[in-house]
Amino acid sequence: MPATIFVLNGPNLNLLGKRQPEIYGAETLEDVERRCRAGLPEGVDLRLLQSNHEGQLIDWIHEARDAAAGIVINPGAFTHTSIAILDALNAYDGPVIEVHISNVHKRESFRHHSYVSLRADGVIAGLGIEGYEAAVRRIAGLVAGT
Ligand code: CA2
Repeated sequence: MPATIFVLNGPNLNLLGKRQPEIYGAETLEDVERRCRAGLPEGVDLRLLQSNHEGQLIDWIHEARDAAAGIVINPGAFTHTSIAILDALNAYDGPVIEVHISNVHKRESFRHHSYVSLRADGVIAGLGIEGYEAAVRRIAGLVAGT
């Protein structure tokens, strides 16, 4: 059975590539998945998921406890509000990398604080969707032992 990395995406990220390209770029979540898959070593797979609902994201994090070798998460605006997502991630034992497409620190001050960063082993912001590739590569390396 391959080791699976969960790539979780929060609210509004289904609109990636469809609106606000000046902030989030022109590529879609399908492009994110294709790019991330391209660099996967043998024996490592990924599941890219998106939801606009906090509870669904929490359910997937719970599922990851038994099913995922690592989590890459862009929690969207829940980054800045959700203690519940932080609590769920704190109940997960594997590596967690938080990704933001934009540089949240260059934006409004309410985006400067992240609850998720209190748990994340790594945080990437401002690299566009390349941030997902870097995060998946990092976790795949940890999993594959390379
Ligand atoms: O930079 C990021 O990745 C964010 O997590 C994106 C969130 C924002 O609330 C965070 O502060 C930073 C917003 C996601 C909205 O995604 C859209 C994508 C395309 C068009 C409209 C929204």
